[in-house]
Amino acid sequence: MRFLHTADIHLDSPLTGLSAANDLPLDRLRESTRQALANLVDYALAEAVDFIVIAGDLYDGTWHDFTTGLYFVRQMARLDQAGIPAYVVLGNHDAENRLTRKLTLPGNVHVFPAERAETVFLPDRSVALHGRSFPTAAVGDNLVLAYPPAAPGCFNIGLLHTAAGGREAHANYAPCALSDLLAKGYDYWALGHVHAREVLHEHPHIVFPGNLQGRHIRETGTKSFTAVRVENGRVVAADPVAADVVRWLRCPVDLANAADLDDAVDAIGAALLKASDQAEGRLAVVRLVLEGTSPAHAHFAAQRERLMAECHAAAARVSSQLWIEKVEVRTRPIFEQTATAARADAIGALIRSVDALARDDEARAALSRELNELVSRLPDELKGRWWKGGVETLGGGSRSPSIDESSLGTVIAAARNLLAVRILDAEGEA
Ligand SMILES: [Mn+2]
Repeated sequence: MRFLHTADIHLDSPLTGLSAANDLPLDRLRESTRQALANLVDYALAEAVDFIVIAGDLYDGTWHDFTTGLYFVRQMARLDQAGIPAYVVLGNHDAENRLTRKLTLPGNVHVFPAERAETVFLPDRSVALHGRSFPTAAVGDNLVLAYPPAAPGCFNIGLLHTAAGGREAHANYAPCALSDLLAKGYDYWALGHVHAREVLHEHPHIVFPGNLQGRHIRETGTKSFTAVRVENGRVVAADPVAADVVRWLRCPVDLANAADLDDAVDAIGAALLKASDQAEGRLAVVRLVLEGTSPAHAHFAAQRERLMAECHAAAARVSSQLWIEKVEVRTRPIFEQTATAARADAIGALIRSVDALARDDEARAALSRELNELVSRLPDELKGRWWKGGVETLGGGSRSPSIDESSLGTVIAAARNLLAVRILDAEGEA
């Protein structure tokens, strides 16, 4: 027996944080949740699976118009004609009270009720499916506790939209413990809500398939449904099958070795080539993150517009399927001590005064006392971290977290460099 488990399709989810000014193929992005669903149905038909389950958030919210529901009806009708049933629970995004529009569904689609958990059987009673839809978006109760007991002699599947034990970046709806799920004695828990794929347990399997199609830069990488194969009542495979048509990717570019804008453009092109490979032939939308302490940084402020256009051009050169969602410039300027100290302005004066402090024995002794007093008050755990983060990485002397004569020079230089880089960076942005 084989079935497909999906969740969080968010059909016709609107694009957020993007504008036409970004030079993005917005129509193709808007279509992507529909295409991903069509890919799942294509697979179900080609592989002649026994049924599919959808564990909540099929819709992103109530439909903008009937075309969203109509698209779903068309896809399910394709399965119906092949005799493949679909079992659905509603989640927080498509909770019963949020869906103000409705369409009559094909006969193969079973939507579990919101009032209480229900059990349905495959016609040959080899499989029992248990599920309950969300009546409202914010379900704070543990729904698992009232799920029916496992049906004897069946392969038991539980459909549930839940944050499980709580997941970062996901509202804590219908929370439950792993032990609550295991206690039901089911063979497979088809969960939804968490948009990154996660297998919580095997034998019995407890799976978040992740969403079917990434919708923005926080939903990066491969998006898939889970194809489950059961032999003799036992799960023998629960593998992700990519369904996404657009792949969202974060692409860091280390520009430490880039001397100027041309070098930076070369490095960006090389990084984008790798990103393009990760998209495996799909449309790729990339967030470029330029980073590193780089000589090129000084060139960026004056040529900001050209830099942005060069990023888009680099993408276009790599592939007609590659687009830039946004460029984050996180590079830091290189601090040239002699040149900065020689400046006639306040920045030069500041650097000179810190350097003077480093040469003043009396000031050094006072600073040493003050810093050691401060360090002695830190909890042990922070002492080590302070040393690692602030001084050791700059090649500081002893490994002791207290400050002695040999490490004081390093501390002062580290403070001066940090100060200078912050100020020079702000100057570049002005
Ligand atoms: Mn969702």
